[in-house]
Amino acid sequence: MRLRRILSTVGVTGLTAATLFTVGPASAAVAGSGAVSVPDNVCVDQHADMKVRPGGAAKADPNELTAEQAAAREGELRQALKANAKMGPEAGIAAIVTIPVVFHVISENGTRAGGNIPDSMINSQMTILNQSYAGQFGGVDTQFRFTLQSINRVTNAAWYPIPYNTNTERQMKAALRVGGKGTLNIYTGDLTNGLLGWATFPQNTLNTYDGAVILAESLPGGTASPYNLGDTATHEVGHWLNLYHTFQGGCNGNGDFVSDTPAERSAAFGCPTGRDTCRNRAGLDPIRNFMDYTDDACMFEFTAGQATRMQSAWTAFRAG
Ligand SMILES: [Ca+2]
Ligand SMILES: [Ca+2]
Ligand SMILES: [Zn+2]
Repeated sequence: MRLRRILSTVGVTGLTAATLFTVGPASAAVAGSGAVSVPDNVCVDQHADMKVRPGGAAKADPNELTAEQAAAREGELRQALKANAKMGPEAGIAAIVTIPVVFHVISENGTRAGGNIPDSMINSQMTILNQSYAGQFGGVDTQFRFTLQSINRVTNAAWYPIPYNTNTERQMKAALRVGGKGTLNIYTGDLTNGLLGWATFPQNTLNTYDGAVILAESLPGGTASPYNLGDTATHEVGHWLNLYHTFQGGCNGNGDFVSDTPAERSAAFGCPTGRDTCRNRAGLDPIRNFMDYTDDACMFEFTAGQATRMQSAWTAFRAG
């Protein structure tokens, strides 16, 4: 999952004034009590307290795991690797893996403003995905590549915006999802809860919920600045390939289960300099990593450890 730093009025309805942190002039501060309506220029400073989330999203965020959930998933990964005869010594992949991608473009009414983004934005997104996973902006070549299989344009006002973690979302995916475990289904549209996107982790049994949901305007050329260079898709596909956030688990224990990403207490936003939220752990926070929450212009790399983790998960869960 990825959250916007600046949230829309809809996204923060229901938060109390005490949970809001504002930036800029004092006049932007929220007054009153009870349910508040927050103007668009108010920033909810989520890295002050990651428990502060709009719309209850944190309660059921599929990409935010408890320590127990993460441990269970690690056990599942080990079991699957053990059971998979194709597993190499490093559980990695020997060659480039090219993943077919299906874009489901959800639109309210068929217009550009209503979510019907042009082919050019989708093609640019494919280019960004390939460049990012090849390490062309920094970091390593993960060995993953992506090829556009098809664009499926859907006009359905009931799926616009795509309502996060609802029966409607499940029904939409059940109706639209195509392909096997190794086919990446991306759903674009407007999203509820102020979200930029969310994705499913790989698992033993494929179900129709599998895939990534991406804010259409986060694609390259979209309007969701500073999140409109295409890195939301890169981030969500990282989850789809089994990566956790760099701040998973905070400063303790295994964190994100990747040894070469320094531990991080909480999500970073913007593009902070010298951030070091785990002073007792080596390294500055990995704010340049695609699996943090920083601005698109700030994030540009995967590490070797993340590449190995994705390759292991591919072998265990998604390889045909
Ligand atoms: Ca780590
Ligand atoms: Ca540190
Ligand atoms: Zn995420």
